[in-house]
Amino acid sequence: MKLVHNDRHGAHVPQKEFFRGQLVDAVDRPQRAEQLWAAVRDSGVGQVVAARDFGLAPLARVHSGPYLQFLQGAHAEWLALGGTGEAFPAVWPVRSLRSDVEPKNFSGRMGLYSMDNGTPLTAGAWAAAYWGAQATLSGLDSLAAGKADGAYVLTRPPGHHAGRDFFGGYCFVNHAAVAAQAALDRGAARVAVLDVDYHHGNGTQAIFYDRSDVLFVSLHGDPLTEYPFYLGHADERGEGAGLGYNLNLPLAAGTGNPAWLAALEEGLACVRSYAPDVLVVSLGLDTSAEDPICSFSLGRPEFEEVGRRLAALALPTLLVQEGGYAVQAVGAHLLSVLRGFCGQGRQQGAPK
Ligand code: OKP
Ligand code: ZN
Repeated sequence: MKLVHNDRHGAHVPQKEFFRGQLVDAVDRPQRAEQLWAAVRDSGVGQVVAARDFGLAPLARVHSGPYLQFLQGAHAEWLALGGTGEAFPAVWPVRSLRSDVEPKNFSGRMGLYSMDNGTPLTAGAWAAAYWGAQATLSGLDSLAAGKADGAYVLTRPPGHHAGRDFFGGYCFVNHAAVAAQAALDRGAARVAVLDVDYHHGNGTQAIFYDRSDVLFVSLHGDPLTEYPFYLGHADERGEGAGLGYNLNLPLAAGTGNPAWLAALEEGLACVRSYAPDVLVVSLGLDTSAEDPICSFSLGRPEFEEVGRRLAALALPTLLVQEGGYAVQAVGAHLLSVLRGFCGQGRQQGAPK
């Protein structure tokens, strides 16, 4: 398989995020990505491919123009206003307020273009997210069309919470959505996005909700108790032409591995029957037992099994990094997935 690295991820260095009313150390630190890359780069599991620049146009296929415009200039505006360090939103246009008029005020626009205050907008957020998308497009480009093949893209920050016109959940540009749309634009008729991150991929779901050319399947912590709280329920099946092309498999916090693997099987069956030309996987590793902010318990046998089952679909498959915050463990978990995918798993037999 091919391996692609976003070597500009380090431009984004969030310091703090809000948790229970306090500013605590940010969770999406550069060290995550350094550990992930160190684990796979020289592991022999794949060949490194350099990222190329495909420009803004592929991002503009899934994000609004005004949002992309805002993101590019936001931190400079913040500094010009006398802000220091990273910027956080403070006010949002929730129910009964208007989101169709863009305020001139910076704080007004921060709220219009965001979903939470847990996502610091740093000086390098745009560069890191832009190059994450370029790395993802490069990975897509490296895939052999129409046959079993794989590419892994190390993006950071993650992307699946970012919507058409908002950031949040540590995400600014939705790399998986950019890739899915680019695959269609390059000739695919149908693309499936399978999201195995602990958190529901609300941005990806919403971007493709009324379309049948992108199937979105997600297994995740139940939004009744888990972030992002306001999307990801089982009754969200798509709308209009997209009805039937969205499948959510919410699992209670603390769900054990057998039930998680059973949900994965259900999601894979849905992908199989859709028969996509390309599969994009939002590969969160925050489902691991070691993750500091999540509550599933996956370990090496399960991560290898994820890789094996994805490979068994025998599709052109783009694995896009999402979450995974156990800095000391994520590298090994990623390697387990990729080894499973390549048939190099060390664990004998399927996990119970
Ligand atoms: C991103 B990805 C706000 C805390 C919010 C957000 C978690 C985002 C996870 N005070 N935490 O899906 O791994
Ligand atoms: Zn996550």
